[in-house]
Amino acid sequence: MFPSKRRAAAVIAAGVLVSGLALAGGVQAQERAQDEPSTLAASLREAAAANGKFVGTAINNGLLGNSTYANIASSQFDSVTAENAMKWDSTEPSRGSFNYGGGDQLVDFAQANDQQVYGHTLVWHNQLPSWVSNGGFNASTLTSIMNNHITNVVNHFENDVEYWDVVNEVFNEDGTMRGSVFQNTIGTSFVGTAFRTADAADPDAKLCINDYNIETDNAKSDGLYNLVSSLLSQGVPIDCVGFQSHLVLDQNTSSFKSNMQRFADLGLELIITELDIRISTPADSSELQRQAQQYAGITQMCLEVSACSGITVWGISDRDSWVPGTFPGEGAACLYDDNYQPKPAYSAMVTAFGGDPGDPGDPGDPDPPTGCTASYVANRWNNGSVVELRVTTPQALSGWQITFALPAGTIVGSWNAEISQSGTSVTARNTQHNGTVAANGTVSFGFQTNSGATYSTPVVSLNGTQCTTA
Ligand code: G2I
Repeated sequence: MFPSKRRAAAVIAAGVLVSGLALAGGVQAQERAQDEPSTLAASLREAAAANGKFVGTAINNGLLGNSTYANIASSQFDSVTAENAMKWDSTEPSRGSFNYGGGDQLVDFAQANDQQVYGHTLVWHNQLPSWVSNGGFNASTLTSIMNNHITNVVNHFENDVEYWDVVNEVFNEDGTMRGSVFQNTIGTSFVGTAFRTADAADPDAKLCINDYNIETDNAKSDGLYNLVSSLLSQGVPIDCVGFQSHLVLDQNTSSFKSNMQRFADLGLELIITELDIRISTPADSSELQRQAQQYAGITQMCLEVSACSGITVWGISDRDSWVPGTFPGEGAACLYDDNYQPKPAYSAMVTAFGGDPGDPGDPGDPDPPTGCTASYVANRWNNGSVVELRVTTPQALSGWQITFALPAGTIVGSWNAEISQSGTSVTARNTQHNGTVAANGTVSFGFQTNSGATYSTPVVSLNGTQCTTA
């Protein structure tokens, strides 16, 4: 598909491998009895990879310490974009003084979880420090400032970042160039210069131009098409177009596919880079269902356009999203709700990728959970019990939360977990020393109660996912 740069080879190899599995899974799915476990991909990243596509999320570094957030980020996505940490105001807050702490943290997280890093963004009029925007530099000085920034940042992340949004949001809605300090001082040539400089710094990174409201065929996407065509004819090393896709519920995107295709026909790779679909809040269930269909439609479209290599959603949960802060009264735009529970949109996207998300809300669902196994062993006497709970996880964890019902008694002591009980619901969280668990590792903790009553083994969930009970 796009073999020239490093990521393409990896994705295609994974795609071929996993498509084979997916095909086999499809056959098995047809043959299996209704109550046999599904062999289809259960997570978003597995389902996307089975089609040779990546699925990413924007990461807010400040939330990586929240284990629920970090676990969703690692288990569901195979690509991460820094929501803010690689922007100019973070990486070069004052002239010549570079700070890569946030970006490095994200790269470490991605490498620990076998994820690609999508770099965002090198040249943008927003989150641009005022020493650049108000510096009063002439064209030649501003060009060297821009080139120095690009060279430093791209060199620092060379080998760690697969894609760069080299320039971001350079268009007005009418398709003319936005009046940024770069445009006003240097002219439109700053775009080609930025790409050439990024290419010199890392010839293997894929270099994208990224914008919003360019999803459909309109004046802005026409402006982009004309610019990109002209850059390509000048030999500018541009590899990809990022369609941000900050959409509104029920927005008409019927020309999205044909619009993508015309860019694909220029030989470019296409990425949906910042997908979210906002709703007037509070969102009702019909709106959430329509949102789910819209997420599925975008996913389906990416599957149908072979040049579309992946979809990144802009944030994990509605709670983390930029939307309510920018559009008061709107929100609910992401795949997970305020409590990090998967929304209909999540299941719709997994299903659109050919996976089987199961139904976490339905206890009678015959589909298996995503693979954790729990053993719940109780030793009881007249007026007390000691329970040992062991949960084996297929995925590495950086923090865990295990929930289950305790039908009888009050917990009077525990070990290897921070336990809280509310009626018959119990939540156990990792302590400071046992939050990190390797893939296929086991979490083990225990507690004592003041009741010796017998009850059947409860359902145990790990980070919101129901486990099978051994
Ligand atoms: O605005 C949505 C996105 C549109 N496309 C480019 C993206 O880079 C952009 O992302 C958003 C982030 O999601 C926000 O988190 O960009 C915003 C800034 O333009 C980000 O918001 C900023 C706040 O405005 C600042 O007050 C805050 O200090 O985030 C900063 C860091 O938390």
